[in-house]
Amino acid sequence: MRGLLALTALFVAVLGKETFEGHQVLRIVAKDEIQLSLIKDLEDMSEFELDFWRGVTDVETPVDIRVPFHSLQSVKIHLETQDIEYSVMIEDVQMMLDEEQEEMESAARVAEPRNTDSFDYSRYHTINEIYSFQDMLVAENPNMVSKIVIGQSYEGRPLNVLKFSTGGTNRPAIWMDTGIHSREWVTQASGTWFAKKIVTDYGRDPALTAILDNMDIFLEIVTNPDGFSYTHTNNRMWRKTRKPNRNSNCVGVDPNRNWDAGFGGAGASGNPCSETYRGPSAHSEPEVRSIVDFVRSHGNIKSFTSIHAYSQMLLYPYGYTRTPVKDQTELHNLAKKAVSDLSSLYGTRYRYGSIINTIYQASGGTIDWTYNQGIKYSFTFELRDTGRYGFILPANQIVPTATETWLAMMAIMDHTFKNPY
Ligand code: 0X9
Ligand code: ZN
Repeated sequence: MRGLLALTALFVAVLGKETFEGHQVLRIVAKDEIQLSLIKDLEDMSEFELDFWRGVTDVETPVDIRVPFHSLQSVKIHLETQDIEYSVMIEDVQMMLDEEQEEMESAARVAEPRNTDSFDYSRYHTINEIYSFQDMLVAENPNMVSKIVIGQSYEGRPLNVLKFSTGGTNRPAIWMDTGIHSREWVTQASGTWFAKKIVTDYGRDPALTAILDNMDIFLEIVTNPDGFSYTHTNNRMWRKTRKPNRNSNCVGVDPNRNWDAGFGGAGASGNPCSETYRGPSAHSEPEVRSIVDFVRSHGNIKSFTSIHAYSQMLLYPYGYTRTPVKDQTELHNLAKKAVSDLSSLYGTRYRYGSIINTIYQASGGTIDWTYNQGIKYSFTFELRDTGRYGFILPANQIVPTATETWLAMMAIMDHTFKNPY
């Protein structure tokens, strides 16, 4: 680990951070099915080195693509010759990243927080800051919070899970994870806020108190630590894990295509260079395998929510097949209630439905696996925004995002508590 850190530091010193100068995020809207499939074809044009921030859904839904400077002209001409309309969502990705970095650094200049009350929830934090936040929270709440290490990442980082429990043995449990895609920074930041919210509300909010008097909550904030660390040190846009791939120079697996649910099917890639590379086999990634082992050995998890960004959606299974889940009606109604509670705060609008009907086909996804394991209340969020800032959501939206999302989480947890199975 030491050696690896030193090597990484050396790499950054020599090669510097990946820059996104002149990169733009284009928003593309298809007029019809023909255009939609032409846009889909862009996914395979590797020479453009496109990064799909928001993939192809349907004719009404925009597609957001980060286009490197070197291919901007060609991509724009390519679109114009096919009469496909686009607009520029982000003029210069690096300019937005510079602002984000400046804000982070100005926050880091003030003294390190000594406790979780003085922790700045309205800023983005490094992995070490989040790790020490977790330790402070445990130290401050020894009767309620403990830290479980469910495994190690490929690069040897601990996979920490916070356990919130008021007693009992192996109580029915609620799982939440954030940051499985490392660049979705608002999710790890929201996870941190959720952790503080739970200890603050216990004994004050009757609904949460009732839940925690009967159930345990597990929260994994930094679910892809190697990727997250890499977003800070080398490449802010890193999504996948950091395990090298056999016979390829491309690194990493999409941890949301690596689960044993329709693994290898449509809506994932077999190409190690793809952002949706499924990996060599199901559960090949230690970050995924550790959750699989934990869920299996716990055996009493009743609700599982995996939190992503962006595009403002609350989704339930399946992503790999069009066959509806047997609990479709109940999950749909619960999603509707959760989304309406979320909106009640600031009017943020969410879409909801099954993954495959609402966003796109994705195989090997987290919650398809958890649902098939018998965890009925399996959900996944795509948090703010709808693309104005995308993955580079300004830090002043962290607390509002977390606060509104918590209302939806409470709806899910409350329903789970009141509907034992
Ligand atoms: O492609 C994905 O993995 C998800 N979108 S993201 O931009 N966060 O990468 C969508 C797939 C299914 N949805 C979730 N599991 N959230
Ligand atoms: Zn994601």
